[in-house]
Amino acid sequence: MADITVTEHLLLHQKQSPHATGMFTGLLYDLILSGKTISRRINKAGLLDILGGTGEVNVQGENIQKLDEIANRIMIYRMERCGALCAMSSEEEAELIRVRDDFPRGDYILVFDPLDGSSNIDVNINVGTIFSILRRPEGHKGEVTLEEILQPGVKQVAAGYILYGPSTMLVFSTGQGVHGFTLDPGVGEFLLSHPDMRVPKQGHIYSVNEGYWKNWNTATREVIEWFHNCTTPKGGSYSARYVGSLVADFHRTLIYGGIYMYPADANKPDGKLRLMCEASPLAFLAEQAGGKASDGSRRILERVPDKLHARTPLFIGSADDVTAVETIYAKHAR
Ligand code: AHM
Ligand code: MG
Repeated sequence: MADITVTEHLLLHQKQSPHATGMFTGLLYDLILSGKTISRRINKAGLLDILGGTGEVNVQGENIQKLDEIANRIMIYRMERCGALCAMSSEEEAELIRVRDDFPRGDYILVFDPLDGSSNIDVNINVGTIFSILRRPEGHKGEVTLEEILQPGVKQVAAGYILYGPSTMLVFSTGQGVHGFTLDPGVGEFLLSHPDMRVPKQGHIYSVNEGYWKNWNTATREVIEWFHNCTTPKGGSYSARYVGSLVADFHRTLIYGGIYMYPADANKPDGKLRLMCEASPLAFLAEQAGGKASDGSRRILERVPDKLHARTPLFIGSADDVTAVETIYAKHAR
């Protein structure tokens, strides 16, 4: 199993699906290449910091860029040349990025967070790239408008992430289950290591930044207290885990089950996470793996963004755990 490369997997998928085109496969291929390039830069981060001394200039006299800026540039440079996109949106860019007209264009739209959890870089903790692929609404031609991009997550044709951890992993879905690949650095290929990932119906881990307790309303405190007191399928208590890198916390949730939560609070009335480049792609994966994703009352995938960087509360993971949260919020809304 582990010797199936992601390229072979994509080609197989392309043959099985009558709608899949070479253009879409090419898009994913370039995305994977960007991920490998970012992974290589991240692996050198500690060394670059040492060489940089002050953290501002390296031995060649070049400015040391923050890794999230580097990741953003790598993504934009590679993806605007891939020929499948008409526009992109990055968490690092305030405005929509339209593919220049001297590059070949296609009908796909890429939304991404180039380096999520980047505050963890300095302490050598996992970070990740999250991506969401949409298609331009049918019949639209000419300059891409913002309205064409503001689509609900149900319209995603693919979504995934690259986790830069002890190993680099690519996890994605094109709507036919969720598959995980691990980068073999020796051969430079992602190999299928986690086929058809399924999130357990109920987990035993809750993940939330409890430092915000004082900013939460009564309903949210009750949600967290529910996880303090509820029983796992094996009859034990839930454990708490919080990396503070969404990709890492989500990846654990996908494999072990449980729930990741970033609720709204008094200082962040819409939560912190971005709907289009963080919540929706991970919600697509959660649902494809048999789990759930909610903002507390609504399915994340049905939320229509009102702006590029719209935010949302997020409760994501095992179906039973997310349903428990929705039940508590519904009770308080009555
Ligand atoms: P970022 O996109 O600026 O890195 O912020 C998103 C990150 C997530 O990875 C993580 O889950 C969350 O912010 C942590 O926030 P907090 O420090 O408030 O718990
Ligand atoms: Mg982020």
